[in-house]
Amino acid sequence: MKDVSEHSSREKGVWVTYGRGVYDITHFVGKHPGGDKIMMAAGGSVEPFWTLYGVHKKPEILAMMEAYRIGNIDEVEAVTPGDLSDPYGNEPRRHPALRPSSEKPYNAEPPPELLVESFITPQELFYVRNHLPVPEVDAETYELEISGLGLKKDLKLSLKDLKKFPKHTVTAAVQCAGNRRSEMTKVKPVKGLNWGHAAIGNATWTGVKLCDLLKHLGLKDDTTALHVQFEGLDTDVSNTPYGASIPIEKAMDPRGDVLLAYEMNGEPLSRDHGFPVRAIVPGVVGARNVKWLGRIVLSKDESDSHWQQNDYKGFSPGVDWDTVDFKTSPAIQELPVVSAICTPAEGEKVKIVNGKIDVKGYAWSGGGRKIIRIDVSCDRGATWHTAQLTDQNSDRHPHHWAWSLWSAQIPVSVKKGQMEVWVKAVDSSYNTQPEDFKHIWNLRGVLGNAYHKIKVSVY
Ligand code: MTE
Ligand code: MO
Repeated sequence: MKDVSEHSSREKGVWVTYGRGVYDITHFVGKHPGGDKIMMAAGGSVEPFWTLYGVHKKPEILAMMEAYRIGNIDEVEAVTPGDLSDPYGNEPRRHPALRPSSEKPYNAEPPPELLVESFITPQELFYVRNHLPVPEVDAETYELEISGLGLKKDLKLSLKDLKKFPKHTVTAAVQCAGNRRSEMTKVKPVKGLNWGHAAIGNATWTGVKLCDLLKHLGLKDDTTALHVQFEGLDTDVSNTPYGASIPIEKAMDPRGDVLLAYEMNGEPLSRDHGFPVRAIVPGVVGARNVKWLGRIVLSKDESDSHWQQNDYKGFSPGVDWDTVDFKTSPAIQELPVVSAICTPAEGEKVKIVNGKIDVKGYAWSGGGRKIIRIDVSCDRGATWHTAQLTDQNSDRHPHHWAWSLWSAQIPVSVKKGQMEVWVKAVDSSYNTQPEDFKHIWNLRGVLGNAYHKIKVSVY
């Protein structure tokens, strides 16, 4: 795989993998009917792209591929331990199409144009947000500890034990609080990873409903517990784990769909996304969807972790690092309504067809609020056009945990030149997005949901 990853350009040669097969497609890339997009798989697996672009999954294509096969991935390599002196010496391999904003810890997002190719984001192309090294967890010896207020006794459950509970699947988007931070930073610098607008993805998650488990363990609706705390198996140098909590109401709501998930898109969770078990808290900020779940504690208080107490909170644009008091703001839970344009990209040259241009993107709101409308403007808000909602999921009526994809053909009055494309979404509470980042700027660069505005040139 190291050899493969070194072959990711036309100069050095283009290698890709499919299953265990390694293919040198340097001479094929120029002939690829789908054009340059194939270069996104260079140095890695073509499989997530074949999931996005279903036309590939045909015997003829596999047969044609065989002509380019130069070898196979070494089976031994998968089990070779990494450099143990480096806390980040045992990280999983990542798809080269992901764009890292930090390597250690690993944080990366896919190219935004891929998000609108499919309602379900393939696991390998789903953004990754890690605060610490990825723990190596053995599914055979894995144990989840559960304790706290209202439970008859403390308990440890294996993965097998968890799988005995009824299996539940939900489609839900997960978004980082810092998604779109790079736009907010343009107003004034903020502290945080410089995310574009692809720190969000949409997947199907399968596992045990937390409320089923807690009820089975004897928790009553009138419990005095107010919060459910989650702890990860990833720890910092002082052995402190990643942690977060959610309100008991969300955890106990049978229609809240909080999961202890062991599958993503029908496959076991990958290491980056929390193998073997993570919390999925639909409609709630990514930070509470704790990966590599090691412990659950029912309590009167919120998690005392750094990430619950002194991070992931919103503040006024007037508050800076000298004046901030983290105790004065609540921890972010449900996220506000957001939307973004995925194609065209900022700065792209866009062809006018029949007097119109094509625009595509995603929209989502926290708390299960459905996206009811998308407005797009090509003249800085003088006129607005309603986009079509092309993909929407309502399998958990009335909650819409999943994102919505949309597309619009917008009439343009000019023949060529620069213009701006703006988008805003409206959710089922008729909440909409603020017009400008300057009014929602905050020192951590979270909750960035202003209109998405891009400049393109049309011809
Ligand atoms: N859980 C653990 N244990 N450690 C982490 O660093 N990051 C959180 C959350 N759960 C994190 C975690 C944050 S901030 C986000 S946005 C999501 O995981 C990202 O999930 P993903 O990497 O599967 O996209
Ligand atoms: Mo996040």
